[in-house]
Amino acid sequence: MATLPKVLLTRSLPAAAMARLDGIAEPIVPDTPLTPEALVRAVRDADALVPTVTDRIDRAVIEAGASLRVIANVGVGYNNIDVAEARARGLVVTNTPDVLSPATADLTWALILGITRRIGEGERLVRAGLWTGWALDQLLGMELGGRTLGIIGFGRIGREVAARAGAFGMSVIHTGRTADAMPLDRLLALADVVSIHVPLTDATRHLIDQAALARMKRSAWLINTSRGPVVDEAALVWALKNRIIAGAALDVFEQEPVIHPELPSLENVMLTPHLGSATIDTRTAMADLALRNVAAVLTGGAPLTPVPA
Ligand code: 8YV
Repeated sequence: MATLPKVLLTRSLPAAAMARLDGIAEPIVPDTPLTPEALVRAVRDADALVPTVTDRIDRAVIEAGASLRVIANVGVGYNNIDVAEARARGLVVTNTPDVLSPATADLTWALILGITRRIGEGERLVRAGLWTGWALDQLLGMELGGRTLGIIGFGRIGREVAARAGAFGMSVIHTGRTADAMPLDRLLALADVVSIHVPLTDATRHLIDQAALARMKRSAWLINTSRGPVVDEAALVWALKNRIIAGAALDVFEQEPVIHPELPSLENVMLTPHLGSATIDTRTAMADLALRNVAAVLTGGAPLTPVPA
């Protein structure tokens, strides 16, 4: 029997998704997460590579993977992959758009509600045994109804977030390329809640810096479920400490899993560990789409969701 092509997965994926490789390829899943050096060694025999956001697929990995035909990221963001290098070597790079947009939008709204209604502060108070009873003026938050949501990046996830705004009585403004889009500076000045949904690129790195934060209303809230480095974390700490903005809710960080040392001690910030797509349905759908991409390329077909050129 002819040997099947090898697919190196950096993590084990749900069995339902793995079935996509049955009869097509031999999956190789390391027992423990691979160090960058181990990844370079492990990719040598692979025909396909299935990484996640935590794996840096740089030139060294791509060069070592001389037999690679496809890199199928389990994730919509692909800033972890040197796409130019992969393309130059004729590799197909795919991601997992659409399937995770609803879950990420839901998490975004969980953070909007959580930070504006001070859920984290309240929970910390109760857990610490410091709650002495109901008070009329205790932990008062901001009402969303009648307020403005500013969405930076009006792609699939940004639109999905916007679609839920009506349920909370919020009006939406957004940046982007459509006729009704507005410049970032204007959006920052007008929005009561600013939510970031751009990919991480050279152009968006530190898009939200000290100057951008200073443009926001002092009563406004910043939400980030995109990529940590889009926000200058040190500048955000400055803005939170000096009440330049009301608060922030962050699901992503500049140096994951390391958090800026001052963030955890601030009350006006909510911190979650990169949970945007973390539902059973969505993670299964992401894995399934990634492995369908692998199967398509290894059987000579076109990838379903190649990353944009
Ligand atoms: C994933 C994400 O958890 O899809 C993305 O870009 O950030 C998250 O949905 C992560 O990327 C898994 O690789």
